[in-house]
Amino acid sequence: MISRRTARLAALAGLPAALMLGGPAAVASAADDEKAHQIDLTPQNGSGAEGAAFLSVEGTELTVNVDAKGLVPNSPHAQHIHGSTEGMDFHCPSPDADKDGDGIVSTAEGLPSYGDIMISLTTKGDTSMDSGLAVERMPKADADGNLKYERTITVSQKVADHIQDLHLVQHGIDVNGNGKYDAEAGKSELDPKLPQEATAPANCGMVKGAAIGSMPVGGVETGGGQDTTAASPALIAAGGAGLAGAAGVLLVARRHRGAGQ
Ligand SMILES: [Cu+2]
Repeated sequence: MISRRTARLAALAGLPAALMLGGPAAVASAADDEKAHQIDLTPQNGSGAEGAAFLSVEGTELTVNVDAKGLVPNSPHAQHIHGSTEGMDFHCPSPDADKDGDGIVSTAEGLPSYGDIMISLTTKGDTSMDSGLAVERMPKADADGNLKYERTITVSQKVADHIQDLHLVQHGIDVNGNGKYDAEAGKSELDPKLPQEATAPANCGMVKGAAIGSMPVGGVETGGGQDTTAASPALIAAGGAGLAGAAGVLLVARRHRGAGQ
């Protein structure tokens, strides 16, 4: 605002044309470069954990803000940006993803839906897939189960270009409600040293409106690198339901906005 006003004042004052051109153009391009995407985190596995996240992209600098509640208190929560930068339609898993019928969509059962880890949202150090279970560098929920996180990460141009195709997952649930992770619900299939409760998804959220804007050419596909071939028809069905669901959310959002005006 101030710069634009200054530019206008400069124009009025009859400053050289070159100066006037530089001012407003620079302001406009800075505004265009920064894109913020909102994510609503909704509970997985009946965790009751929910929240909101914002992904702001400026060039290849990605700033991630997470504000979640209802998580397992005083416990670390692994969190990742999942998906694909290859135009695949990954999405948050539905309860149908619970293939072994134990009542929990485990991280491995969810992977065919939400895709591989693209970014590990650690508090410091490495943010690659390798840090996916670096529990000691994951943020901790406070005594009330609230978790706030902010970090700016340099990402690849591909990730910056495909931010709308990605989604955020926080892990760590408390199946038996004793306020901590324990082995009663079994071991994690990802790391047998960790209990299943520590790695199962607690919530998941897709970038708002992404399902419509980023519908991949050739329709819904599943990850090529994973063993999802056998489950393809079910996944396609689930993908369709996900799209319908996203459209519904959009409609509700529009209605809310309409009512507010
Ligand atoms: Cu994850």
